Amino acid sequence: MASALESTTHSLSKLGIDGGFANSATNLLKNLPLLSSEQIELAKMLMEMGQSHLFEQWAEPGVDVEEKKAFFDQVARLNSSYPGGLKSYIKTARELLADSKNGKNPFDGFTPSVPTGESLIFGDDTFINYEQAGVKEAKNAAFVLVAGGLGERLGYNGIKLALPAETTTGTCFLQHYIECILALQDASCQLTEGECKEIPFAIMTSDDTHSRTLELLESNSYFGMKPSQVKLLKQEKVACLDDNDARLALDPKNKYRIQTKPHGHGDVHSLLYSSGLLKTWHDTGVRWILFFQDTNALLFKGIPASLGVSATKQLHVNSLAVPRKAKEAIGGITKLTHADGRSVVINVEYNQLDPLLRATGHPDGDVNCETGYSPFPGNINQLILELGPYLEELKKTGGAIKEFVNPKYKDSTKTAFKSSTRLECMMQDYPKTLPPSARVGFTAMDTWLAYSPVKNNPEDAAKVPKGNPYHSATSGEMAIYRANSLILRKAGVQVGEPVQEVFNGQEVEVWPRITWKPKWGLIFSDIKKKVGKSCSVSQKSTLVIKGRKVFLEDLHLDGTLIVDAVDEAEVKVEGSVQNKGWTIEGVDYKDTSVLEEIRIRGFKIKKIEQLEKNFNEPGKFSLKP
Ligand code: UGB
Repeated sequence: MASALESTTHSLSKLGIDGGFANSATNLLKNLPLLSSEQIELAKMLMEMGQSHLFEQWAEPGVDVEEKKAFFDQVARLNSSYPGGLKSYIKTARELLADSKNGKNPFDGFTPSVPTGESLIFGDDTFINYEQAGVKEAKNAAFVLVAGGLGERLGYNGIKLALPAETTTGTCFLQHYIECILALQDASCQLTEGECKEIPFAIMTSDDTHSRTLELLESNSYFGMKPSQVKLLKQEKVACLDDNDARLALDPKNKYRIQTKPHGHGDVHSLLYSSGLLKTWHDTGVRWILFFQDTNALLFKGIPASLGVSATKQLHVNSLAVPRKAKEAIGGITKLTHADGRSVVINVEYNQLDPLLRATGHPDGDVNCETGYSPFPGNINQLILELGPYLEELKKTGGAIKEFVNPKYKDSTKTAFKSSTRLECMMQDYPKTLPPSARVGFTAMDTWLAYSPVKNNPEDAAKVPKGNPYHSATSGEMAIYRANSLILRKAGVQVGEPVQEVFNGQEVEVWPRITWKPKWGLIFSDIKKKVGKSCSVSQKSTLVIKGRKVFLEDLHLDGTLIVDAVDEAEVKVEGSVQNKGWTIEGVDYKDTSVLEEIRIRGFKIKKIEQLEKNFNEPGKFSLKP
């Protein structure tokens, strides 16, 4: 042991002094006896990788002992959570920072064009067939929710998964997602005559969201899902970088800590792989992995059909897409063809699409075409991957995703940064490493059906160019009512015309507040079976359906109606329901006397009068007011 320490001391001191870092090397050397052999190896690696500045301010031996140990604990974590370790992180960072300094275009040699994919029209025969195929296949699916982001753009103090998706029922995003997955699980089981399987559900969290996500699940009995069905995978942050040599940044508040920042949603691939979850799922017959984001309540309306497309076309990668407005903050799905003949269908992120187009003969960049939309379908970051080929690919890459770096330089010499930067990666960049033989496609559908994220705070949302979506809590909630109203209309219900209103400076359409539990209406053919031809719902109405077997026969609603029934109760709703109902009142987002989750949407629901019926026993019932 003594001789090992001597030789390490020798090699460290050589590294330090040869590198011209006498002070920091001496500091480290003096503290060596404090370190375990693993920690000494890490110290050696840091010195070899030009990181001796990390020890420059270290105190004399015997001082700050616990902090020094904690420093190496952190280094060990940063080292083990990154594929290839810190050495590889620093090496990649140097390459990417050099490319960035030299202004290298990441798409050099590639020409963008509009790809072809499956475009679906809600409610037509093709859509209905794909939905059926998707539900059948769902028993072989697993869901992965990326929820490690703090939502800085939204500025909400809680975790986004705990936010109500809509305030008529107050159902939060996580509850809604779990209920959708459970409804899909039941429907798949019924359609495949008892071949029932639990659909696994993994959630990627981060230090910013982990404990609050767990707490949300535990305090709500996992919203009806078995706790064993849910797996939480925590992503680690990555080290920040201070300069073009990829010198790791120290935390400004603690000289014994490296500053860290999120690495991006791309971490999900390496975590799924390294945790062994993918292999477990593969061994239990899972075939499809569906990835999704934290605040898109409409998403599951598009999932059955898209899964049907994946299964029918045997796609290795299928991205869900919606029409995209030019400059909208969603990536564009693009076919990139290289001068050497290679081509790939991939998301080009919203900040890269415009420069790429300008550099390849489109002087106007990211603009709308004659349809009023960008010709490139908008990526909503819902990916469906076929597990077999995915696992094979990850065996080669370990789940490492092509990274990028986005330093904000102090000036045009590009030698210093305004603040520390870090490497980032995105989950939709997974296809970048796939061979040309991989079947990569997309499924496009209407925005009103499948996409209404909650990402922007009220102030920023109000500044969104006219005609572009707000992506705020206001628009996210109103989009749910619009989608449900349009679906019922398509099923034959007369639904009142929306009115225009302004909340938090955003002009939105206010449709009747119609909500239902996913088990009531998961796919269109089910909804059609539950809705008679002569129903009507006026604009001022609120309709909440919580039972599985609730049938609207001849309902004329002008007010608020809530029907809650256990699964074994079959309820026919008919006749005319008229009451003062629930109204919507504006609130200002600056009014701190109002709860944050309410004021960020700019309105609250005032419950004046309603008809509420509960059916707690099995049997056949009729609700005739
Ligand atoms: N997320 C993590 O889990 N970990 C992280 O480190 C970071 C995020 P944002 P973004 O559909 O609207 C994406 O910040 O990245 C989770 C696509 O890149 O909401 O700006 C986070 O919790 C873009 O192409 O979005 O943009 C959240 O659930 C477009 O599709 C998710 O990752 C856009 O989303 C997304 O994070 C969109």
